[in-house]
Amino acid sequence: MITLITYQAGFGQPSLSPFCVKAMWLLQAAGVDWQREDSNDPRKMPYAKLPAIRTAQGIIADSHDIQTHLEEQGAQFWGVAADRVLGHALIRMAEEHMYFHILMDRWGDDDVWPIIRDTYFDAIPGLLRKPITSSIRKAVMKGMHTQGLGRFDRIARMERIEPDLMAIATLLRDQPYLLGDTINLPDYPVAAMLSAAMAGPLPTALRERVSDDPVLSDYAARMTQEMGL
Ligand SMILES: N[C@@H](CCC(=O)N[C@@H](CS)C(=O)NCC(=O)O)C(=O)O
Repeated sequence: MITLITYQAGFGQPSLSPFCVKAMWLLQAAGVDWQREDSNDPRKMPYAKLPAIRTAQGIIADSHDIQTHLEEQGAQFWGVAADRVLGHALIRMAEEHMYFHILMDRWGDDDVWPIIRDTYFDAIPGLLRKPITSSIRKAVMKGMHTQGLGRFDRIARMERIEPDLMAIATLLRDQPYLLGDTINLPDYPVAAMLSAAMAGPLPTALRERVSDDPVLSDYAARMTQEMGL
């Protein structure tokens, strides 16, 4: 039995982290026996991040390495005819660009932040929560400044994510999944990011943009339903 170490459920999602949702979907699609173990402290994990899985061989961290492990055990996340070049680019777009927009939407918005703080860090007792989490938030925002997106206001950020959303919607115009009639590897991270964008606790520009787009929101709902979580 594989144990997925994951952030807790929240905002209507099986995990507050889209990478944990992606890992859950990969486990489901692989058809392996798995269970979840919720944690809000990734510090002891190999990369100090979640998700990670505990297997008979030890801990495997990072959703990509989880994917590779499951493939080594026989899982097939790519259809025979799938365009893997396009698929790879979509995975990078979701994980290295869209994800950071979600991060900014949650951690960088002064109205959203108090809800994030009290949801993500509900295990920290009330009086300590504000001082501890404000230094965590500062570190996250410093990382976002270095990454680059933290330097843009919301309007500029929306202009930057729009082409990603248009690219996804264009691919989905005549087919239910990104690369055709069946689910392929890029569907897991892309749909997980769209679901996370729609699951923000307040109606931000990003949340409304994705939720109000029937192609994008139906696709995320289709993946969620297909995965059965
Ligand atoms: N490349 C990793 C990314 C995982 C990731 O960014 N996890 C975030 C939550 S969404 C995390 O654990 N962050 C904790 C931290 O940075 O301290 C994967 O694919 O699993």
